[in-house]
Amino acid sequence: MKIYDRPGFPNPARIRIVLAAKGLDSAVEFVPVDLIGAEHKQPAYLDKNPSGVVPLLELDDGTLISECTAITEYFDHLDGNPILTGRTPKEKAVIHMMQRRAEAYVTDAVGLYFHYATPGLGAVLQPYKSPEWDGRTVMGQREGEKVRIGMRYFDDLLSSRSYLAGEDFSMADITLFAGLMHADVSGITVPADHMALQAWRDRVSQLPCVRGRSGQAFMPEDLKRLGF
Ligand SMILES: N[C@@H](CCC(=O)N[C@@H](CS)C(=O)NCC(=O)O)C(=O)O
Repeated sequence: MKIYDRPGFPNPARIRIVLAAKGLDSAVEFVPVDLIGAEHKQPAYLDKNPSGVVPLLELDDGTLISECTAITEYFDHLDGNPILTGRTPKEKAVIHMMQRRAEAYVTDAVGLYFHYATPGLGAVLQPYKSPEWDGRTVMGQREGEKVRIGMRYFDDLLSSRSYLAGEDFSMADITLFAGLMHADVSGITVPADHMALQAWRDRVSQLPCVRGRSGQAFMPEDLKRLGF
């Protein structure tokens, strides 16, 4: 199996946490994709994933699977013991609901903020995002506001439960955790008074599948090259 990604980036980090949680780190070969050079927007990559994003899983029979949720479902079910995506219909439904909220309220919104309200990944990728970009698009700013509202929502939610979908760590937590990593780099930090969210983040960062990986958020040399 191959995973096309870029180590340290938030969505790739989601899958690297999943692989660690499932003990599958050494089962995949990682193929680096040059996001800053817009390799993921060129025909060779778009043929594999028309969405033009990473990560992308390629199975040994050539099947291509994009979207972190789909890739997570695949890995989680390989051993017949789904620990991240739910075992019962109710668990699955709640995890998917919270995962989607994490994505919509924070992780995807941070991605849009990053690409449309900051210099993002730089000049080469810019034409694929917003040709008229001036670093302050109204749409980008709105996404940033959405992230702040999302952080408040999750802070409130986590004041009465340990993890997003209840008392067990799940795919939903991985999504939010990666989103907050990206928020840090993009300049939207979790407010100090969001204590439940901060406590959850500390708890998640201590889990064996996450520990050591949170520091991989974005490769420093990439960011330095972009002037962060
Ligand atoms: N919904 C996608 C999101 C993937 C995504 O946005 N990946 C980022 C890397 S963290 C990417 O490829 N960005 C490049 C771009 O937007 O041009 C998923 O779940 O896999």
